[in-house]
Amino acid sequence: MAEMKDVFGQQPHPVEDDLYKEPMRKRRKSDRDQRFRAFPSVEQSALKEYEKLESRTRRVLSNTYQKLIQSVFLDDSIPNGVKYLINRLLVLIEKPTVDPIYIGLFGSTGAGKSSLINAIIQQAMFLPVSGESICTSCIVQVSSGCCAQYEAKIHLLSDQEWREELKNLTKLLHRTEELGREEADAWNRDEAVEEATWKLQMIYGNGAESKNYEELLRAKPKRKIPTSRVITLKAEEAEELSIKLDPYIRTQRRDWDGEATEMHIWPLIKHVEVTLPKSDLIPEGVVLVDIPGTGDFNSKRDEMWKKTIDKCSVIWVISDIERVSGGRAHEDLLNESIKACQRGFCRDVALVVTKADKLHLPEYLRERKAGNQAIQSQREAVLERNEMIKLQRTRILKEKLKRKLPADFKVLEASDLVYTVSAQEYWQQALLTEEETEIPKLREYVRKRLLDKKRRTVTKYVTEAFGLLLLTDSFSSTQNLPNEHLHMSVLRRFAEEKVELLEKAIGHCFACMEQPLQEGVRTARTSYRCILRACLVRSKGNQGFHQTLKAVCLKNGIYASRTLARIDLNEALTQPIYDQIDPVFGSIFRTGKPTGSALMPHIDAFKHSLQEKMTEIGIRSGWKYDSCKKNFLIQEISAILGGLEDHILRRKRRVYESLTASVQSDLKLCYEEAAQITGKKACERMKDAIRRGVDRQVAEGMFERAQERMQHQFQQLKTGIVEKVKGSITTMLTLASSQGDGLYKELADVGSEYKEMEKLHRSLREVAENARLRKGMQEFLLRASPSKAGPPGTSL
Ligand SMILES: Nc1nc2c(ncn2[C@@H]2O[C@H](COP(=O)(O)OP(=O)(O)O)[C@@H](O)[C@H]2O)c(=O)[nH]1
Ligand SMILES: [Mg+2]
Repeated sequence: MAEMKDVFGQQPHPVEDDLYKEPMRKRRKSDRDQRFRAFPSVEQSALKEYEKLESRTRRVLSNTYQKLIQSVFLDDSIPNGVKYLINRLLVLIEKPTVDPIYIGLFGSTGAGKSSLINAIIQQAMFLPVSGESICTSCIVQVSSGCCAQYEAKIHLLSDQEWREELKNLTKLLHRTEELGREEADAWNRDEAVEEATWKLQMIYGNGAESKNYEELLRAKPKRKIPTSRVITLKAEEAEELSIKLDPYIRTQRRDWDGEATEMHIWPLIKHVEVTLPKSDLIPEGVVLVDIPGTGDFNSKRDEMWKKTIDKCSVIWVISDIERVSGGRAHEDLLNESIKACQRGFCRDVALVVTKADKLHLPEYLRERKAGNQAIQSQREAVLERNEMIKLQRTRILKEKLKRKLPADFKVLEASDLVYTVSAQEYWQQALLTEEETEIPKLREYVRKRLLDKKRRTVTKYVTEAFGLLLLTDSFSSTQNLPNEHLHMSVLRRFAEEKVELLEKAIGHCFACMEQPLQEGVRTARTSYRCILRACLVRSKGNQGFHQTLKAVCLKNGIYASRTLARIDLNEALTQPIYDQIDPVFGSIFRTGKPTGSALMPHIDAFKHSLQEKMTEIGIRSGWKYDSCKKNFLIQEISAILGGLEDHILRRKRRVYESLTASVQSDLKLCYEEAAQITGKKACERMKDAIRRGVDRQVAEGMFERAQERMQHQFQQLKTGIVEKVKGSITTMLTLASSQGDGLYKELADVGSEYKEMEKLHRSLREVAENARLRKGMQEFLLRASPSKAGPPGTSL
């Protein structure tokens, strides 16, 4: 590697961009390399190199750590600086290698999520696929591990969580009055009633629905529930595990009585984790998450649902090709995903249109207006239609994203926003080639994300480790520089000034929220009655809506079931404010190109100015003899501020949700009051209570309070950032300036570790360079190769 650097020079290359803006290349399918087709050797080598780099760094850190603790082990007191060092080393050594990438497949039941995951992992019959009248809906995570077996862990609600659910279910089913026949009919048709009844019967058997909470607490479940609340299934083969897993995640709504006892546990399932043995198609570090579309009545499950969406760094909105146009569910899913980009870690949204093989030819030909050539076959029609859907959906999605996200958000630049896939054709290939099913494209997408992440985390890791080794090594040097203290105090003053500027800059960023917030509050005030009316009206009138509404109130304004669209009154009421603030909010927290309202560039600028100053002072004071110190300071600044970015990412969720949280807490009493209402015309009276309650709260400044709370959250975030920066800089300068003061004892000699680390740090660039080179060579070979005409089997 060292030689390569000399040959190709040391200029940093824009590797990031080059690697990922490549057009998709078709790869030839040959039997020999079937197994590795999803992992071209070019990418494999890069991954391996990064992995090697990381493990070697870890080893160096570990050796350093051992030497250090040996040299201070018998001391009565360990100097603070050394403690700091030891702690930092330990944190780095123990940092987990795989911080997985979650890819969320987010879609309604029946959209084809499970089938798609099966195709991606190349296991035709793995996750149970739902047919007619069957609904599966719990979060299923699929990843690959290193063990030889297939394993599934079924996580159940804890005892306390189930009791809470029981309390709510029984409240929902509680009837105080005798119902007439019509009312009884409506009752039985009520979606919330149906679901609650079914859940209770499932666990406790027929008749459970008429028991009260205390009685049910004493009742014995039909099936024994493991005390660990986790059921683990293992199998040698995929099919075998699939068969074992099937009854747990597949549920039949009706005629359930005769079914397997495993099923009786369904209402208790929180989520399911499936691990495959080492797989080339879903590399370690990638988790595919099957996320049902609507959340759940159970608070714990609903919370998990939201958290799972938020932890995904990629969300694929999965929509059936026949429902993708104009479906309300599809719109809801998209909106929820865009919200996740604001709240959570998600940086990438794509639309995956499933069942792209489905097409009724005569109908298509009748409707077909565009196109000059005559369509000869089903295949041609399917391909044409898919292309059209892709164009149309890309345009619509881009427009939508543009309205909601800042103009330079990463997804907006993505060339591929929409995929048209067919899991069925992936296996059959009667109509489409493997390439045309776009399953390979999705795999490539996954791999790119993984490689990208690997590069970023390893780079960060190695850089941080290098900084620490610099510090450790410089501790061993006892040389004290002239005017050391003077320089440090210059640096300290400089840093203090810059922190003040940073604080102001952050204040300016956050101030961009003010106007849209005010505008939003104004719209919210004028439109809330309309919104509320729309939320409280069902197409069928009140029929079958009574208990659903009660459920909404029992859950503080939110009702999520597996069959209806999610109802969230708090979110609906605050939506006009979000509509106003979304683009600005997004641009504050985005990473990337610096513009007016973005936060991170200010922190970066702060970092650079500090590093520049250090270099300057270093040169002036002859630190060139002690460049370690200068380098340490510079590295350490990067490490500290790098950590800050994670902190901000984690906090932004609370900031974003503060509006709905505020409205929810203001309306709590009103919901509680409405939930108590029973008897004649209960549904109308409940609605009235809600309307009156909301009116009252709005008059008393509910929206203004929400605005204040959000501003308060921003204020807190600012204070938090500034405090963190101040604290870290103080620690760092103290450490640096006390070196050689006799505060430190002679430490173990870590010279060789330092040298090794320096080498590893240097090879970071080489690895990136190598990846780029290999990619370039591969492109060249592909272009030169005459065999790229197309995959075999394209003719029909
Ligand atoms: N024609 C066709 N049907 C599909 C395809 N993928 C899934 N399906 C069918 O769609 C139904 C729902 O699929 P499933 O994967 O269980 O959806 P999920 O509920 O989102 O997990 C099943 O009957 C599948 O056989 C496809 O690519 N083409
Ligand atoms: Mg499924």
